[in-house]
Amino acid sequence: MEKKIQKVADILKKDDVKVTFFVGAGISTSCGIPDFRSPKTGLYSNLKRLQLPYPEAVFDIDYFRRNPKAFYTLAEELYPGKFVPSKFHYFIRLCQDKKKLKRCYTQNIDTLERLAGVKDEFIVEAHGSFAKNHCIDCDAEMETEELKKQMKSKIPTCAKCKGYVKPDIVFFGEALPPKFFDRWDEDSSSKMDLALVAGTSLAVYPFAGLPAEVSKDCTRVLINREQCGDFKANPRKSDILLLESCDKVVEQLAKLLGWEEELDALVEQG
Ligand code: CNA
Repeated sequence: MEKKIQKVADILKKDDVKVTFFVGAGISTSCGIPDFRSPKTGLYSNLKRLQLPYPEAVFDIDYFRRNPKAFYTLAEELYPGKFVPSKFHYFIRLCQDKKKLKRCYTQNIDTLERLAGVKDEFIVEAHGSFAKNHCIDCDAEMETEELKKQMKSKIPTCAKCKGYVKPDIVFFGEALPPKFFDRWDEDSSSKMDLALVAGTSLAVYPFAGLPAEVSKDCTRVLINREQCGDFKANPRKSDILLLESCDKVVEQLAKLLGWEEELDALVEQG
């Protein structure tokens, strides 16, 4: 494992090399936020209490129209503000500080990349976030403070048309934000040196398709508990597989880069 992490460090150390992150729920499990698909601990194994017909229904727009309660029960538990970033999130921030960050594509809705200090220009929240909220019928915006207030006693409802309001996180059946496609067009057609995919089962498209689109001269790294997606279906000779905990890997990577103290300082400052 150490040899493989050294390879990643060697690439990152080179002048002008930048890293593009593609991350998912697994980078936030150590913060106390369950992912979707980990056996036993994942949300999908623990959704019985919401009495869903199938696990994905909790994030399905058609199901939400008929039964918004399941989503709001979960949203109450996962709402940003209750969690702090992991070592991995701070590693992304450190790459930014070191001028080594090209972009961070995230499927997460927990906004922990922002909380760790990664700037908006680098973040692509492919599945949206809790930052804004809109009515699912007339699209009127609701301020977050109002949404939070209503969440305490009822399903947030539009003042204009009485439709249900939901945070702008992308549900199954909804389009991804235009920023996702625009940035990917830009990034995939320019130089990409290192693609670091972490904490994702690569099961949700179109996001899951990105690693397959990375050019052949770019080194792909997978930091995950399991081998998945294009790393499994179409492995490349140059792929680096680090099937370990995300935090552990970046801890070692930071050490090899000589960034250990700075990373620890960021984590401590919180
Ligand atoms: P997933 O399908 O649950 O996959 C998570 C992956 O991470 C799995 O392969 C795990 O083995 C792996 N994993 C879990 N913990 C660790 C760890 N500590 N170190 C290394 N690997 C780990 O989640 P995806 O992100 O792939 O699925 C996409 C969905 C999940 C998106 O639509 C998200 O919005 C949604 N989601 C987000 C959050 C969040 O914002 N934190 C939480 C739960 C689900």
